[in-house]
Amino acid sequence: MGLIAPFNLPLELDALRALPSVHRVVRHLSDMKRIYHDQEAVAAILSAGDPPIYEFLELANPTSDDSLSFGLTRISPGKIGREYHMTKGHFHLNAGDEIYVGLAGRGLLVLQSRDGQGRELSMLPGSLCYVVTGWAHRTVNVGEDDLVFLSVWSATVEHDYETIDRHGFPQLVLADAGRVAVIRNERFTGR
Ligand code: S6P
Ligand code: ZN
Repeated sequence: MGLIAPFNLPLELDALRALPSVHRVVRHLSDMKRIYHDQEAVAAILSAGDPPIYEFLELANPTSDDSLSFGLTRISPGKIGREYHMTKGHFHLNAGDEIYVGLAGRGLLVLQSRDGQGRELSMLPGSLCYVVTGWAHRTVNVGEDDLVFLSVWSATVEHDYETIDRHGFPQLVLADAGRVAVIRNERFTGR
């Protein structure tokens, strides 16, 4: 459903949750269990329950090809084994850059080019990350609190999760002796 009049709203999770046109998705560990590195840790956690890892609230707005969609994402703090909570991540199939703006918490935006190069950008409250078309993006909560950010993208973008499901990302973000470490993912099969 398209939005036909100008509007404004507070950049707050509760404000978006209250809008009838918002699409809310909560991803639990069971929805993304294969993407975490430590499968023993995944199995141990799932044997005791199925924790929510993140939610996103999306206002998709395909009024026309010129429209923008936007959403708020909240990733809870925590780790699966040593790996920090993160989003599934995706490529944009068609042309479409994206802007991320950090609102709360401490994150890393993990990027992957079509030819398998990795890059990481810090996400802090008030900071902006610009994602160029062709780079897959995943967000990792490396802090002690919720990571909350705004994302804005072209409404015509189609999301490709399958490539990530199949090949993963070239890097892992882990806790290492109390610090955040980015290491090579030996199981990455893209290029
Ligand atoms: C959409 C944008 C974000 C993510 C959201 C959840 O293009 O990148 O709104 O959809 O952060 O991540 P994911 O990987 O599950 O879509
Ligand atoms: Zn995206």
